[in-house]
Amino acid sequence: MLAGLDEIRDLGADPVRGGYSRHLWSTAELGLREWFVERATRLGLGIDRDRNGNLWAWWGEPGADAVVTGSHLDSVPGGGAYDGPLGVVSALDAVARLKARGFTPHRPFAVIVFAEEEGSRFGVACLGSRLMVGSLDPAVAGALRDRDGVTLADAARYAGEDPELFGPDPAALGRIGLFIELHVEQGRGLVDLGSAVGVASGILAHGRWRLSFEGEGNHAGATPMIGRRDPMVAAAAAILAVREAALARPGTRATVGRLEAVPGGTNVIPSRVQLWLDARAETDAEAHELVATIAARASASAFVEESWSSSVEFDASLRDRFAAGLGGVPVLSTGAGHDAGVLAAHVPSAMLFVRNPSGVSHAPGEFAELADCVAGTDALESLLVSVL
Ligand code: HGY
Ligand code: MN
Ligand code: MN
Ligand code: MN
Repeated sequence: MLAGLDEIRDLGADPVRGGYSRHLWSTAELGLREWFVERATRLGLGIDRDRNGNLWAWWGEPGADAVVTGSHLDSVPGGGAYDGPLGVVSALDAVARLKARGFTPHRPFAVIVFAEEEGSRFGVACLGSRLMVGSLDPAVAGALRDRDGVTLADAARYAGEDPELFGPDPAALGRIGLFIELHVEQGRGLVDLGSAVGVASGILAHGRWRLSFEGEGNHAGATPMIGRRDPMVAAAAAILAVREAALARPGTRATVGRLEAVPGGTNVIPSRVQLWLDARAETDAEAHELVATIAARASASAFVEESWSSSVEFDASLRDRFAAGLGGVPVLSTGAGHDAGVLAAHVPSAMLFVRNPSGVSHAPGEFAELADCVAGTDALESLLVSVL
């Protein structure tokens, strides 16, 4: 049980940041893909790579109206051990248990690993699921660049994928009759409710924007303070405006987690500063109003939307049926985006959450007790039996 988390424990461990840095098609993430293929094959599942870098492991023949469960293996920089992998490991453990007890699915069933869910390498979250459902232009995706300037298309080629195939995949999407994603909770909802497992009700609206600030690069020592055009100062004011705007709007969240100065020398007044805004709210309208306020206050020379995800309400009948079927576990929303949120607009989807005593995620402190992870797999297994 959960041996898979131990098996991958050293893949992508980040000695500088702590936690894990497992980015799309990096050595670590390719190693995780190999682990998944080996583990799924050992379980007798058939591997299929779709046109958008997502990995599928089928129990029997692929077919229509399939039940699909899984999550992602990539991480944020310095991320936790559970965000993503817990859903994949639990899915494979559920398959192992079902096979061990001689269970036979009565409809097609697959475990899936989505590509670039965090968007940590190329900037767009849920890349693999967005391409699949057709909500991301493949030409735009192919041109996305990582921090080293490598395009997604080139990175795909290096990884043995064909970027010419990127794009809507109605065949793959059309096979999914029901998608269930198990995920470690990112917050303390289940801790406060005293439950090991919960079912998701919805996901906040969320998006990412890049703000650029232009200035006049110059020497840090030879340039008087008066008369400088230092873009770092404008960026700092914008970051404070981000915090003020979110604090003034209950339920909204706004974060600047990434900032880059050009040229980035300690003794150089930058010529340009870029920062990335992550903004979230309960409704699309509130999120757009939050961002409009920030845009009005930040004297950015460019304010570019890089990705947007509307708020998600999971299928209420499915959600309530699953919560009841699990003995009346709590139903709660989440501020974190997921592939299940992308799919929910296209196919019946549900999420299972596993308690995280720390409440922390996207950081090394992310944690889940083994007993709660087992309870999560128990819940997933019983849901699968109820729909397969
Ligand atoms: O950013 C998110 O909410 C998700 O963890 N990718
Ligand atoms: Mn995440
Ligand atoms: Mn995740
Ligand atoms: Mn997810």
